Amino acid sequence: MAIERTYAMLKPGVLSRRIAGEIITRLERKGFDIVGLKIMRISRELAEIHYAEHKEKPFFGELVDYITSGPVVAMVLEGDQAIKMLRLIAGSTKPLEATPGTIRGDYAMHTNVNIIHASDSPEAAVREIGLFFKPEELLSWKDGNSGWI
Ligand code: FUP
Repeated sequence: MAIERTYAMLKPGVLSRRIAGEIITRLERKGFDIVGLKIMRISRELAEIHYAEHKEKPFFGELVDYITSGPVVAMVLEGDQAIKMLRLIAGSTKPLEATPGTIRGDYAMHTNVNIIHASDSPEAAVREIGLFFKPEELLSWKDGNSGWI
């Protein structure tokens, strides 16, 4: 087993649509352990750091406007190969390419409002967890189900 932590974020609009619970339920059912969870309003400064790799892209301004436009649900998920697993469950960036059954495939129509963020590498996971959570906000725990999931 390769237990990893990854950063997941339900983007603005998810709370407004009242589907946060459904999406979190899917993540729990899959087998991720939620080791950090909070709602927050992201500052422009934090958004620009988080999405720094896209600074030169034409959609950068809109991306920052969107991610700061309402509350997000920030999570740290733990599990065996959690980083790749969450990317799989989240689905492709473009909802038209996201397979039905994935979160983006089931809940999103447009790339610019594609519902969920998921760290794309071990380096990104460490960086993003550190950006959004203080160490004392993370809590490891055991549910006794490890042999079943
Ligand atoms: P992902 O890792 O799947 O979130 O995708 P990217 O890092 O490539 O993109 C980050 C965010 O930029 C996406 F979630 C949505 C937004 N985006 C656009 O709005 N337009 C694009 O053409 C590509 C990405």
